[in-house]
Amino acid sequence: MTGGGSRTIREVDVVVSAPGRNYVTLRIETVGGLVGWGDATLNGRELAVASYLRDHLSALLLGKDSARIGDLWQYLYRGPYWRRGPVTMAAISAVDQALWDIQGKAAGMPVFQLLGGRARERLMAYPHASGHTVEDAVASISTKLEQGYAAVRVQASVPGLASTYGIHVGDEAYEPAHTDLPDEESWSTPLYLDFVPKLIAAVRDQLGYGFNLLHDGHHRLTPTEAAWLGKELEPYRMFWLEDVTPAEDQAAFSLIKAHTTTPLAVGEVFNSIWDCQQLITNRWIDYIRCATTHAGGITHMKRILDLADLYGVRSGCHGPSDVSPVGMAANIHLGFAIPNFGVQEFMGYPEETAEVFRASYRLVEGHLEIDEDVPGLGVEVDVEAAARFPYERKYLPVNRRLDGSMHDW
Ligand code: KDG
Ligand code: MG
Repeated sequence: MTGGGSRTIREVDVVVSAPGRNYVTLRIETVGGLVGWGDATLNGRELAVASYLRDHLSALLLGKDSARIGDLWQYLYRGPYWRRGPVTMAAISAVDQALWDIQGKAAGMPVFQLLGGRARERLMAYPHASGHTVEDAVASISTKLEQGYAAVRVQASVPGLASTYGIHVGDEAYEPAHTDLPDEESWSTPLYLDFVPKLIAAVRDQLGYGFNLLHDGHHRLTPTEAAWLGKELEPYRMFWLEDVTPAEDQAAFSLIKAHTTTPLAVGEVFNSIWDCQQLITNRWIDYIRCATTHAGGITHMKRILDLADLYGVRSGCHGPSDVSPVGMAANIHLGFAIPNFGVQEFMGYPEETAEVFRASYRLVEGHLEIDEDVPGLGVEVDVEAAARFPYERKYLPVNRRLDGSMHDW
């Protein structure tokens, strides 16, 4: 399926840089000079995806017709025989995003127009609020509400544990991968389960019910523990409870769902529709969290979100700082076009990130807005600026129980 015309792919480059944190960005250029960008960032395993793109995919892409997005997706997915997995799918995702970017630029239209057009005026975004104490966490939510957010995720330090997932360090915003070897965090299920209902009760008690409240369990409970927590939180009308059990066990959610009406969200570590098929078709979840950067790009995410819509499951795309502004833009374009948008996570970025990524989407009073007249995904990448921020090895933490044994992080 070679090209021949101006849409033929003539150059494929991978930009690895660390403007505030590590990003892997794919650049595809056509014979006619159109440039598309894709996000291939896989936090803590960045160079594996960079190599997959450079050493295995670029030769397959050169000379191909960039307009045949669906066929190229199938070629890269079915072609290697070894399907799925986070490295392969992050690489395919980046190619797919870059091709949609080019498609939009060739048409002179933003990608959301190609996906069916605008379905809403703006996207509700949610940021991270956190605190070392319940009081700090409540104050942190208040600040976000003052900024206009209608939805906020809350995490707070669990008393008795040396460290807790999702809490900012000093004045620095929370950043999951921050050490050149994995940090060791500590975990106790009894301490966590004792604390979280108190945290959520205090938040509702002090700030009321006039905003959407989210909490991330980060894959640490058993199905029974998760069901118990969901029931405990029912009076506080959460928007969602996220990642309560390790995500690979889809059937675990049948037990949790049978016991609680607290809405459940999962999927940020998924990389294909097969990871969510049972969850969606059995209505075991309420929100699907896959990110365009990790679950096969716009082409595959559209299929996941369309399947989800059939079963009343809404989107809640993963949007941490480790999804680059290019991947964030891809999430946002989908969010504007699909009927079943739920919420878009928007954790924010280190300051330096904006020196490399010039994004045209805007965060206005806690909601994401997008222009009609910027073609493609609307993010340009300054390669010279990227060179000023060389890659630095960074790992996510690991988690140990109080007896020293490994737990899920
Ligand atoms: O790379 C890991 C982070 O993206 C993850 O820990 C963030 O759980 C997360 C979230 O909900 O944003
Ligand atoms: Mg999460």
